[in-house]
Amino acid sequence: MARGRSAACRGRPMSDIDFETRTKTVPKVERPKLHKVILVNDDYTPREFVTSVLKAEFRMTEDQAHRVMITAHQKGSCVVAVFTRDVAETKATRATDAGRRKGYPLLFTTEPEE
Ligand code: TYC
Repeated sequence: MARGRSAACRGRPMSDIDFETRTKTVPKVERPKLHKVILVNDDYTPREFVTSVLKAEFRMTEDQAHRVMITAHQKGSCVVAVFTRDVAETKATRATDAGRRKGYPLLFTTEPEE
């Protein structure tokens, strides 16, 4: 659209006119902070069960799930994946509940990424 002088200004001498101030608004769209889902080792949950939960809840292949499980087993914990906070918390809860239903102390936690 043409950006000439406004109706209020047309026909008036320049000396009478307040120049319009155009304020450019810069939209502030923040990227949602991502949260890690962390698998915590324990001494009781069978390895195969941990692997099956990782495959079911985090859509991992057998190989990916096995590597994550072994890393948690050897190091104490392992980052499984990162999601927005809601998704991370839902998945961690569902995966932890899957272990609880079988009587295992399997634990998935979440924490915000730096
Ligand atoms: N440490 C378990 C065992 O030896 C297996 C296991 C691995 C459990 C990873 C939890 O997050 C875990 N049976």
